[in-house]
Amino acid sequence: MDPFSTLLDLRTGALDPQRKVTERRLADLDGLFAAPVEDPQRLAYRVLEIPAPADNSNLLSSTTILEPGRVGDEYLMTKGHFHATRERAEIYVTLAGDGRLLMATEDGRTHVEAMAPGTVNYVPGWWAHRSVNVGDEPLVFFAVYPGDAGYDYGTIEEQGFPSLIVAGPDGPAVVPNPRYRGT
Ligand code: M6P
Ligand code: ZN
Repeated sequence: MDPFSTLLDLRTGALDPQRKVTERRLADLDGLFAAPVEDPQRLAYRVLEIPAPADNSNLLSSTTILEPGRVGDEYLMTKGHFHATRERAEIYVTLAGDGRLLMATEDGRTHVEAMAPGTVNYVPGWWAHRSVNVGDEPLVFFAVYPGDAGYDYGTIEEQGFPSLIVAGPDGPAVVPNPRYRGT
């Protein structure tokens, strides 16, 4: 393939040219939150991708724009996934907003990192990752990952994350997930 360039707006995360766009509405996150979703058509986040061949010679990258808001006491968040090829790592660069990067291993360990403009988060292989918008503005971050990382959403859909990030009296709080079904 030939080299190419994309313009990334460092404030909004917009890509020019914009190629593949995935929209997730609350209806697509059904069952993720403990509380019922009242507005299923509401936009939760958009993923703008820079396509490349999905093999281990290439890198995929994307902007995620995650809206602010809550369902019950849980903040809007991404579905979250393990990589189908478990050992594949990922880098997040936050451009805007206030977030938390919630990570978990399959044996139930949790790790949380802050996301703020300029933060570079390193997600090692074997760690599932979900971003959570704890602020009042869109959380915007750019991610880079190996082309053959792949997505395993099923494990998280079945087991959930061991921990949740909820709105507490003193702001965002990490609490055990009572619905966690992992080991
Ligand atoms: C980041 C990357 C993408 C991912 C997106 C949304 O941009 O990790 O690969 O698709 O976040 O997360 P999810 O796929 O879990 O909904
Ligand atoms: Zn990933």
